[in-house]
Amino acid sequence: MTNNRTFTMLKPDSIEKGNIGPILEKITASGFRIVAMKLTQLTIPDAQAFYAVHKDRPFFEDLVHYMTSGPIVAAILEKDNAVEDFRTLIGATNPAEAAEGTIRKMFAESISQNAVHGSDSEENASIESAFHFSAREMF
Ligand code: IDP
Ligand code: MG
Repeated sequence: MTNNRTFTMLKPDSIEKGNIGPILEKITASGFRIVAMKLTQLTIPDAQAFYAVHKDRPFFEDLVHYMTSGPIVAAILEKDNAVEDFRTLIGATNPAEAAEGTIRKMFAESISQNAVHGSDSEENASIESAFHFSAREMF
């Protein structure tokens, strides 16, 4: 993985509210190419492993419960400067603090149910992509 790819998940609230189409439209209209994508559901061990960095945070149990509560869409996205540009596109973790026009401002309802995930570094983009996709799915 080079600096032109990032990893995203459309979280369960986005699928529940029928926002897969509008969010993907916003992502592709912002210049990202979808390299790999799947509709799937995390198990509790999956979510615990994916978010292991947050295991000591007070919201960890709620986060795992929420992320396993329904289907998600996992995807790898490609664009120049993908990691940073995607974090800008999604906006702040708390939608109340997210800038106008960002995905979280438009589609998220709370700091916990915040519509989308975006990798925070190239290294994590690579690790998170490999968590969800095999090497031959990441062509
Ligand atoms: P990020 O998704 O913007 O990178 P992180 O700090 O990595 O934010 O947190 C991971 C996820 O954990 C968030 O997207 C959100 O779903 C949840 N989360 C983060 N902070 C809080 C909080 O203070 N209360 C409840 N849930 C939170
Ligand atoms: Mg994060």
